[in-house]
Amino acid sequence: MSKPRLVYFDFAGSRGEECRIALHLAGVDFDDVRIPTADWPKLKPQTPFGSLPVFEPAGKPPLAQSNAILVYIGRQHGLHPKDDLEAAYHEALMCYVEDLRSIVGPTLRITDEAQKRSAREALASNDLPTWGANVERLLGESSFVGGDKLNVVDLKLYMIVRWLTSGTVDYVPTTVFDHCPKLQRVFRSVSEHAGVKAWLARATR
Ligand SMILES: N[C@@H](CCC(=O)N[C@@H](CS)C(=O)NCC(=O)O)C(=O)O
Repeated sequence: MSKPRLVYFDFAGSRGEECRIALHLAGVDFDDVRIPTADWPKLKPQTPFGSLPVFEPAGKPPLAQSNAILVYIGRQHGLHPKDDLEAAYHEALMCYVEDLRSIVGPTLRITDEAQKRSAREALASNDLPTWGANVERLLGESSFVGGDKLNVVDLKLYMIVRWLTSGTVDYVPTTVFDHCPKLQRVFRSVSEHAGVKAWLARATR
């Protein structure tokens, strides 16, 4: 029987990378399919919703939407709460990460530098601090969202914080979540997780 496939673009970030890390932590032997940008226009209409990542379970129809993929992997492999309400709290946070990506995403396509600067500065002074403060209020004192154990929600938070504090998003300072110590603790805990470190250290990356 063939392996499950995770199809995404050829870079180690965002929605595809969080699914790859989840699959790695789950111990799933999967094909890490990386689509060259040039091939995307042809592939796009063949995906469920015209976007990536897409997870293809062996012998089953493809599954799109990063949160659906993460929750599926999480449920199958003990990386998502078994309690329905606890799971729903995690899923709410995961949806909130997607909300943020849908606000930041359009600024990536702005080509005029002055317009880009204005949009990003608005993000950095309003949307991002508010987003962080809202997340902060929902976090406890533990290493991860759900206590001492990593779940897929932690990967989702990790990936967005890593991106927005990387200094690579012009006009968004690396300090943008400095007012969120609990969020930073979750970020650190994921960064220091042995399985995550092992994935990030892979020679093929
Ligand atoms: N809500 C979707 C968004 C998917 C999405 O926008 N993916 C981006 C890459 S991170 C994409 O496919 N962009 C190319 C395109 O839309 O043509 C999810 O969470 O998977």
